[in-house]
Amino acid sequence: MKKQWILVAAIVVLAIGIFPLHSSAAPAKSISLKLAETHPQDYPTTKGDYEFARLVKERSKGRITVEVYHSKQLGEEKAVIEQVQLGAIDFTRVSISPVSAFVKELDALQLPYLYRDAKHMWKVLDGPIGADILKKLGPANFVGLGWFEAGSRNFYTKKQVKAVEDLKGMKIRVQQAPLMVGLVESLGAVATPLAFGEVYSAIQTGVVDGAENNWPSYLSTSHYEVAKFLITDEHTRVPEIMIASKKVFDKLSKEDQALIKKAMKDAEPAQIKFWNDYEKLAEKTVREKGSVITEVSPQEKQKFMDAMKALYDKQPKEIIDMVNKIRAVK
Ligand code: GTR
Repeated sequence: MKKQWILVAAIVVLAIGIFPLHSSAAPAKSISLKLAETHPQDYPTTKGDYEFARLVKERSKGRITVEVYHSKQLGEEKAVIEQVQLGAIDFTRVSISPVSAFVKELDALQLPYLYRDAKHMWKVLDGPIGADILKKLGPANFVGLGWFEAGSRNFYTKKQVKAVEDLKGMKIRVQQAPLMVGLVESLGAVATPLAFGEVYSAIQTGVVDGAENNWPSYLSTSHYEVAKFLITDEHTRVPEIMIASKKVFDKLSKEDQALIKKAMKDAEPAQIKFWNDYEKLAEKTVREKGSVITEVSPQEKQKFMDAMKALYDKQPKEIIDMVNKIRAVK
């Protein structure tokens, strides 16, 4: 009799294990992810990050939260990128320049005078070339999620630059990226790679004679206060990128991975709009604050382009093949 009772009890325990009393699946675990951003809270890339985070939260019904740490709270870009690679930070929105130090193929998207205009760049980024380059981030332990707008970059200096020759011998801060060093050197200037947060004091104290960036960064960093001469040479159009840590991303379900990728794609138009509005305002504001803007003539711009041909000559064949494909996009 006792034996029978033991048998019944064992069957009940087993049955409960196989068919739990609460048969509905346990609620999915909530996930909290960190996104590092160098710019302040009201900057157009940060606003794009918030839009991405909003879409992720909404579409996961509150299950996945992306916390945006703006204003370099998690560190300068190079250090943040390394943390993303290790899996200590989940996402970062960065310029592709510092990422190109880890993923050489990105150089194909940031060479000087590459795109005809913003429309051309977006056709490339949103098309098969952009998708293909995002995939190249995998071997470096990143997942390329998508692109944001960052306008075009100009040189700004303590002394006025009116022509390409004036840059000869000048010390110019660049991002920590080999291609940016080569770009400045092709103009006969001395490239000084520095972290973004160090540029203001480097210009102020004369460690460098100037830097280069887009209108929004020229304003938001107050670089215009210490380098009041800007020349509209528009040498590059460098997209921003959202990268995830591959170590973290690979642990997510396929559905969550797809949701995050789609949220980034869908945040893109909002960020472009934030960008375009702020870019105009930034240009107007620095002009009002006393920056001296040298507009380059088409002839002078051609001289900038000619000087940068040397940089193209140094590129490996794979990069030049991609450049040719980019140029062929109509
Ligand atoms: C800005 C870019 C930043 C950073 C910075 C720099 O335009 O948005 O991510 O790379 O340039 O020059 O360091």
